[in-house]
Amino acid sequence: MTSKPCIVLGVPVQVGAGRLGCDMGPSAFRTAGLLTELQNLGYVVEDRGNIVPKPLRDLQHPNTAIKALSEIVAWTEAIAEAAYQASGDGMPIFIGGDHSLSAGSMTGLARRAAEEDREFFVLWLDSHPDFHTLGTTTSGNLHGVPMAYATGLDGFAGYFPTLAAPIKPQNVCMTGIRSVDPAERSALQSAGVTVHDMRSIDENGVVSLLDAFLQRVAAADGVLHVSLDVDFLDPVIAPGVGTTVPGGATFREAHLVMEILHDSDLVGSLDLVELNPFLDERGRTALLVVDRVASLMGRRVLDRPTQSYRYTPKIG
Ligand code: B3U
Ligand code: MN
Ligand code: MN
Repeated sequence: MTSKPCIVLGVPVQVGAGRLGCDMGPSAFRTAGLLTELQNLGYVVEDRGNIVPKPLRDLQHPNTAIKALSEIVAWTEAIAEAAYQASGDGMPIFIGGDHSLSAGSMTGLARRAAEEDREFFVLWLDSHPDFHTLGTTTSGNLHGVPMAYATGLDGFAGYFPTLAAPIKPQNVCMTGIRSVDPAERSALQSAGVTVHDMRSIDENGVVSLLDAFLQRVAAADGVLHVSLDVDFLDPVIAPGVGTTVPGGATFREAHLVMEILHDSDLVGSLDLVELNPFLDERGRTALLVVDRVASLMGRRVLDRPTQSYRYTPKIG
């Protein structure tokens, strides 16, 4: 996949989620053996420890439902800076932490891609689109806004950092979606984000959906960020998450997605978010995610070439 070092960045943010516990996520991923798995696959791994948020500023928004705005903005500033730096040094792997961390990771990475004149794509594996603006969120939990912010939707100016390089909504592919609020549904449609819900996965199979997207990334010679929310997975296999939504991706679907992503050779960075070790059962969710990361990074069942999933940029 990459000869670059893996740069692991812990992000113990939890105030973006509706309940406590995600701050223990980075420790749980480390305890579940993420670093040794990567080393065993032959990667040089650099653990940069946990990111620390910038100093708080007092921010008030007219939407009084919003929780912890100042804290999340302070986290976003620090994460975006760390993401920008790390992407110049290797393959950043963000271990969360709730999904609000992607407001920082995606925007820092998109800034780097823009400077390198590369098209930036995101594969969003989640049961939720996290496509609320500060004006539309009713839960007020800011793990519900990162994709709207990173794609430049209105209403973040004056609160969140100014975007160096907004992500094109048409470069975002969401898969596994099965919990969408009405405001998000219309915003996704007008923005032009590709959204594959579970019905679409059942009807088409995850391979053809992913294949179509990866062809586009390759054709643009793009760089791909993968954002994996633990609730993408079915809660029966991944109970360690605050917002379980039934009917999620199976073990086999998740395994297949990760192996295809590896074979594509397109992935430049990764978020692992929403793990809540307080809700987990003997670490099984953390271990399952680490296992899937190993598949993404090249662990194979059999050492067979899977040529059909090699994506080569089109010439001319
Ligand atoms: N869309 C809902 C629910 C939600 C979003 N992300 C998670 N849950 N994990 C909200 O609160 O914005
Ligand atoms: Mn999410
Ligand atoms: Mn989710």
